[in-house]
Amino acid sequence: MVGRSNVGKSSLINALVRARVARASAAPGKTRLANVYRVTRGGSDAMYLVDLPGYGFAKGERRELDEVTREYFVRVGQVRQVGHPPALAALLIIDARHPGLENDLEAWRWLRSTVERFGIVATKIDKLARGERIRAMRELESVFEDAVLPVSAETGEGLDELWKLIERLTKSG
Ligand SMILES: Nc1nc2c(ncn2[C@@H]2O[C@H](COP(=O)(O)OP(=O)(O)OP(=O)(O)O)[C@@H](O)[C@H]2O)c(=O)[nH]1
Ligand SMILES: [Mg+2]
Repeated sequence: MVGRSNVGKSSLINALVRARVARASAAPGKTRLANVYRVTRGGSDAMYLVDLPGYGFAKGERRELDEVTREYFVRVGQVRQVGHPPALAALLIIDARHPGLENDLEAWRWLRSTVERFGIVATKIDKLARGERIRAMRELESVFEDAVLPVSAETGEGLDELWKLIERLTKSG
């Protein structure tokens, strides 16, 4: 899970596993390290959901992704080249209310050039009224040139689809 500070990455992990495992907070900059959660669902193989620190919070911060996040994808990518690696995928989490922010676009460019598999998720969709929502989704899909999945950690909307997306992204082969 990659995204701006306070976008709702930790909340989304909690909503996905239906438990309060990841610490969420109204104050941005809560998650400072990579927190790894091992998840098993039904008969499928175990997977790891990784909650990464957000970007765009520290004042004067220039880089779109913090060092922990960059190192995570670069190093895990290197380790994966040895042996029989599980799939590595990134989910870029965007605030549905703010399509096309420059730091999100930079994060997207970096991920696209670094991680083989990634998906884009628009969260806090519950905060948008119908008309705003249609407009925001249209704008997001045009900015990111890809399908964007609307979800809410608050109402649970889109979580089944998000699990399907995660399963698709992490399928071996
Ligand atoms: N309405 C609504 N609020 C949400 C949703 N997801 C998260 N929030 C709220 O947004 C705030 C930030 O959530 P976090 O999950 O801590 O955000 P984060 O991306 O992990 O933040 P950092 O760890 O600082 O990078 C909290 O107050 C959450 O309750 C959502 O889908 N809908
Ligand atoms: Mg967090």
